[in-house]
Amino acid sequence: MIFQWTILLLISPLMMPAMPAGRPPDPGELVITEIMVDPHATKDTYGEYLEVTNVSDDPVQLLGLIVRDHDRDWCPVTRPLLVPAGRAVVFARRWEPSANGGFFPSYLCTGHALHLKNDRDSIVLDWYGVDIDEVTYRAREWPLEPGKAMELDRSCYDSAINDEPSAWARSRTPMPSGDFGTPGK
Ligand SMILES: [Ca+2]
Ligand SMILES: [Ca+2]
Repeated sequence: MIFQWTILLLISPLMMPAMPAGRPPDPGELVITEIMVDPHATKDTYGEYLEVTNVSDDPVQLLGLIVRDHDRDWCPVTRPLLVPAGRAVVFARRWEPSANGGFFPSYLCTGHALHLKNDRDSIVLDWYGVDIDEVTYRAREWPLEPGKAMELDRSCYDSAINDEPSAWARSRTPMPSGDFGTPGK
């Protein structure tokens, strides 16, 4: 009996699922830094994407995060997704660069989970009910244009400052599809 318990104690740590690396995000540590609201070269259901940057000094684990709006669009992160300090991840609607405009996403939001309305919408990074970052864009004030992603100015990588339309500009960097954006860069 003692022998059996000894064996069990020795192998049990090997059977436990490993905790994913990185710590949870605190408010303001993830910043929405680029949004493709209205792709022109692809359908919206293929080419919309959202870039999120970790502005903290630590690797952050996004398993458990929900990317949502204030309506019915919900994209929960259901597998480990580590973002190193200073790096970005891209949430997209299609994996294949040939379909999404020409980039490699970090995480896929299928179906209606990530649907960015062209005239106005909100994007919330929700950590178990806590807002890590939120952006609400509207057609008149924000630099929305078909085929051009909105990029947050590098000096404005801040979860409060990115609420301001003046912190954003239309991308001028061509993608393989012919649209403009720098997802993940
Ligand atoms: Ca759209
Ligand atoms: Ca914000």
